[in-house]
Amino acid sequence: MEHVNRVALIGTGAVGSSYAFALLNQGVAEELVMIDLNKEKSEGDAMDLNHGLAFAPANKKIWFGDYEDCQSADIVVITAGANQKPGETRLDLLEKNTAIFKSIVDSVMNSGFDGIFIVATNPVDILTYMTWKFSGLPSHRVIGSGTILDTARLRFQLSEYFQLDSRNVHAYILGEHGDSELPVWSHANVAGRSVYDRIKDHPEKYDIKDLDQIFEQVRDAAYHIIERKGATHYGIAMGLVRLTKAILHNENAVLTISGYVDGPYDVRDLYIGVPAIVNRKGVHEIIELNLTPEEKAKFANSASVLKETMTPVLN
Ligand code: 6V0
Repeated sequence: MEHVNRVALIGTGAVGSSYAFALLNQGVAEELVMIDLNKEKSEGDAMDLNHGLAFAPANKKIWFGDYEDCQSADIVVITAGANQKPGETRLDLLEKNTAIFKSIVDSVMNSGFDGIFIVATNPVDILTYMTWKFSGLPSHRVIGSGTILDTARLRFQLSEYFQLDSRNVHAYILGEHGDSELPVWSHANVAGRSVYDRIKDHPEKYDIKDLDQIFEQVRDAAYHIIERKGATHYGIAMGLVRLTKAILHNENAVLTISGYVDGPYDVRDLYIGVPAIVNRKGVHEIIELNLTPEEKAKFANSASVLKETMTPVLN
């Protein structure tokens, strides 16, 4: 019998329902089961999405379900939990969401699930670590969204600055998905030129000092959006679909995800945003970039911010 790809989505709030909508529109996975504490909401979402099937690129079975439906899921995506309130940092959310995750991950594992977890709930790096610990699955099958969104935001900002399609901008944000993240300018390139060379090519238009401001816009984007509309959800939802597709289609795609790092970047026993090769098995390889001394110091700082934040919760 042909394999049918099933995604189980836990948490159908702003991020979860946007993910479901993007998954449907892009024709990814044949089955989508939606689970939430708020059963009415996920039931309503499933009904609403089913009414779009006549306009979708491919058929899909969508329903509102329960943890037992995770048993044969290929991927469980977790977007459940409390979200960031205005002025609150992602790390403030940790204790609240760790307790929620313990119960969710236990329920998923009790179903007999043996697939890949994708985690988006914040603070995402630490909650991905918790998911790995609570699930007992091998680390390559537990993946956080990490800096996938931050990297997309950087590519957008650079595309505006250089007036280029963001798909032709190659640049990474690494580290914590949060305030201590860093841009890797030493490996950023646009239109086949390093960002530094592109700036030098056109001193009348560009200035290297502008890069600081571009990064600040990326780093603080969530705060700016939350001030205006209370939550960010479309960008991350599309990032999660990108990751889902990379797994289900066995793409060997290079994405900046939160992966388990134990050695590379001089980091031990931590989930943190790094470029990784993603395929049907999950994280196939963590890619260690050759960072400049300044970038290395920033990465080390970001890793220690995460370590310090998670230590009290682990003990
Ligand atoms: P939301 O709209 O409040 O949705 C959260 C959903 O989780 C609600 O529907 C709740 O009912 C549900 N929920 C809460 N507890 C449980 C539980 N125990 N079991 C099942 N369902 C539960 O939040 P929103 O969708 O805006 O955000 C979700 C998470 O995504 C937050 O932690 C955000 O901070 C995080 N984001 C992560 C991003 C990233 O780049 N990784 C980006 C944006 C938001």
